[in-house]
Amino acid sequence: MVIKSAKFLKSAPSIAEALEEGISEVAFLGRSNVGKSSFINSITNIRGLAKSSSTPGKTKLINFFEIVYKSGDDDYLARFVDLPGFGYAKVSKAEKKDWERNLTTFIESRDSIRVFVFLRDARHPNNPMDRDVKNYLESILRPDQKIVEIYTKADKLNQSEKSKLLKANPNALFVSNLKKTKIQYANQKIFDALYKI
Ligand SMILES: Nc1nc2c(ncn2[C@@H]2O[C@H](COP(=O)(O)OP(=O)(O)O)[C@@H](O)[C@H]2O)c(=O)[nH]1
Ligand SMILES: [Mg+2]
Repeated sequence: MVIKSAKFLKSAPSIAEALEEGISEVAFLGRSNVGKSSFINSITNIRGLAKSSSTPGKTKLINFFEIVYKSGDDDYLARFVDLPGFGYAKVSKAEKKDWERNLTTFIESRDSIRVFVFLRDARHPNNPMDRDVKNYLESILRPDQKIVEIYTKADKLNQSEKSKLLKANPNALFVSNLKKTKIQYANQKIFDALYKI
């Protein structure tokens, strides 16, 4: 499998402005700064496709991308949906609450979402907010949906930290956007989750 093409479609500032449903979607979520945009750029192999920003919590838009996978002789059309980072947003509490309600409404009502790619920082595997998000996802998961959990920034761990983490989470995927390790492996896992129900 390869991603044959990927292009930006739209930034929706609110759910009302989201694209029409109908095409299978992979939704990416995780805390701000976890490496979500970088990961989308890594797997599509297009630098700058998803805007990577050094200001945590700045993106409050739902970004849609059109993806064409090629596997064997067949092409598969899909969409990536880059969701705004949970938590962290540098906005007022009221605004934050409003956004999170918006986001959960979107996540729960969007039939097209078939895969949740949940990204977390390999350096902080026990982050309480991530645990909450994972519990939340598991609680709303439909039978036609899957979660693919990916730990980013694996390059920041030393060998003993890595083996400890792997022992605790044998199925976890550890990637590095910086060193491009396990990127194609993770890409394939997402594709499998999307099409091999
Ligand atoms: N060392 C390292 N840094 C990364 C990795 N992935 C992303 N970053 C850095 O982390 C910061 C946030 O990345 P970004 O993709 O914008 O995160 P997002 O907010 O989740 O979309 C940027 O400075 C990236 O260069 C990684 O795998 N390893
Ligand atoms: Mg981002």
